[in-house]
Amino acid sequence: MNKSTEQCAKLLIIGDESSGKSYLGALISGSQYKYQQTIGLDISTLELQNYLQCDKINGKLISGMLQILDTPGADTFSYSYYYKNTQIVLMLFKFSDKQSFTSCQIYAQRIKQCCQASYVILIGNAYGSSKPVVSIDEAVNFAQFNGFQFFDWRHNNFNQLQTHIQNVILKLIQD
Ligand SMILES: Nc1nc2c(ncn2[C@@H]2O[C@H](COP(=O)(O)OP(=O)(O)OP(=O)(O)O)[C@@H](O)[C@H]2O)c(=O)[nH]1
Ligand SMILES: [Mg+2]
Repeated sequence: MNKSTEQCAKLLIIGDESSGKSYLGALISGSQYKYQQTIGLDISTLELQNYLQCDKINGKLISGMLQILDTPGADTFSYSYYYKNTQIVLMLFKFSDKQSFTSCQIYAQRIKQCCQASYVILIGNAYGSSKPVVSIDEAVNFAQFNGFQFFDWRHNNFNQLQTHIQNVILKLIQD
């Protein structure tokens, strides 16, 4: 990313149906989450300064926007067009849903073909009481193999995840 004061970061949230994309998107944007299957693309925009809770980086003023694109799991592969120019991808799966993890292989291919994002964070989600069928080792290996980061979100600690995403964006806008 260039060193001008005007920066922009594009963050894409992908994953199968009910993997928790909109729930996470609402937490990131600070908006109210209401359960509803996503149809079409849900876009929200935040001031980077507000999201990062800082106004300067390396003495330079931060003055751009963070754009968050929440995709619909039901029709997700029709949305590869929107992967273009994405710098950060949050790829969700549920530990209790093997298919949601298997689909990540296809998402990984699409990312390579369509956007070559600088940062991909594979996020393992585990809300509800269903038994896990994907192991941490499988998830970590898959992430390493593809050059992704892995975030274990089983304990639903949003503050830790938020800090992780903020740090990734800070790195991105310093580059
Ligand atoms: N407690 C808790 N509930 C969650 C979490 N993630 C998702 N849910 C619940 O899971 C259901 C589906 O979550 P969504 O975030 O809407 O799923 P999605 O991935 O956006 O699904 P699509 O829009 O159909 O692709 C809702 O009932 C949420 O309340 C989570 O991390 N914690
Ligand atoms: Mg949704």
